Amino acid sequence: MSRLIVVSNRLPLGENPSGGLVVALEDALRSSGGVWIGFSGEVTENPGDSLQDHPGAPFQRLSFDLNSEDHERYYLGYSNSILWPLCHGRPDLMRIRPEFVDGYRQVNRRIADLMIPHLRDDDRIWVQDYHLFPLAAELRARGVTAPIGHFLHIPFPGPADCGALPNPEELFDWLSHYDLLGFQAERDLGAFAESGRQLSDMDHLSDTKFRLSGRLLRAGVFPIGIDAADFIAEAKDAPDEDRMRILTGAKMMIGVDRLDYSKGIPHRFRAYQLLLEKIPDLHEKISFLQIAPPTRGEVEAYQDIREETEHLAGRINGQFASLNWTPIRFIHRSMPRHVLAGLYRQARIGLVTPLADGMNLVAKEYVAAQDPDDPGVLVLSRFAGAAETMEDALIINPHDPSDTAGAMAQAMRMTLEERRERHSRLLKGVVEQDIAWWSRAYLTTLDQAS
Ligand code: GDG
Repeated sequence: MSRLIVVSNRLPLGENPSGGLVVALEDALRSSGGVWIGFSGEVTENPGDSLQDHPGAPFQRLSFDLNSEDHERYYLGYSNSILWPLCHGRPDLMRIRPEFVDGYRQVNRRIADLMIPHLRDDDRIWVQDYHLFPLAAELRARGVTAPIGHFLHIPFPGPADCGALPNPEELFDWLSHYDLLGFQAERDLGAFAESGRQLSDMDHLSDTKFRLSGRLLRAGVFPIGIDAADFIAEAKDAPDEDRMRILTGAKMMIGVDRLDYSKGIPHRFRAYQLLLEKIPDLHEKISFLQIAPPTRGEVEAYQDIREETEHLAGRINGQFASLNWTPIRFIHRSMPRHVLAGLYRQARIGLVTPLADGMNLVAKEYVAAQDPDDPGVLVLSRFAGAAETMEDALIINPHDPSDTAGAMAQAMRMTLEERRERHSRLLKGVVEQDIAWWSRAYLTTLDQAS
């Protein structure tokens, strides 16, 4: 059996690395004697010229450090100040600097150099996400003939956004060196096909086959899932009490997102404000808990979103709070996973309202965590990749506060029978297309594509 080599921006470290992707890939890595390669998280002025081994996981882990200039240009710069806003429909937030593009190319070149001594001819290589688009081209330039696949966790931009890149032709050249491109949703495969048609020499040969820069390339849709069985168990075991409900008698609405401008948190707050203005009967009967751990604080656009969100939460509480009711609780830090699972289970409404999102795993976790006898209602943005497969959620347009507020009111009123019906169909999808299904589906297709 050929070894699986996974490459991602961050290497999962720690004694018992956990998280969805680790669970997804652990079996395939372990059974093939595979390797995971990624950034250690260490920014140092002497990053070294070989990969560092990290024992203690059921597969081999090899890391590289970055110097501060590379971290600034490759990670904060091209990856998170150009590609991230672009792929989330916010080209206005891009900060284009020639040194960001150079730094991004340079780090991908270095990763390829560091990988070469560790590769064997019969490996298969799976590259994760937007930080590493050029990696296949760099590996091919060093003589690697092994199958190489890429999976993009975030949306693929359409032609108008792609055209705002400083180097759209180069993006398609990078992609042409992969055997398989995996996307989260049909929407992304469509955007790739259309952008490639308009901005490169790409021919669309059939549903999933393309010719790009003279090379044959497969592309497909592989919606990522969660470790559903584990999450169901975690939520069931969570302590039953919810202090907020005991103290106030209000039904809880929950949002859980990294504090990212793509997640539509301010839009969701404004919709809640509208709900409270329009339906005073709901005062003291509904309570909104938003958990939003910090992320990428060094990037300017993330400082702005924090200010906006705190300001809005303060205003809504000032407008509506009473002595025994706080309408919004905004927690700007991370919670342990088992606490999240328990909170999801207690929440009557799960609010997932991104303006753009590759998939959104919170939507799936919320469904998995529910009590099937008395489940809550998922309110889901049509712009999350998850909306393509979770049609039994209340699907909303997050830009329209009255649409979102209407769904919140509908969820509050929904009969037990309807909640159960919707939930059982949603749960079936979450369990069938879980994280193990995702990695199997992708790797089987990679084997056929190369
Ligand atoms: C990218 C794409 C795609 C959040 N707060 C806490 C916490 N979380 C966990 C959630 C969930 C994960 O983080 C977030 O996943 P998402 O899918 O919602 O979003 P991104 O981080 O933007 O991920 C996305 C994903 O990649 C996978 O392909 O779905 O579209 O943007 O698992 O539970 N976990 C803990 N405490 C928190 O406070 N423990």
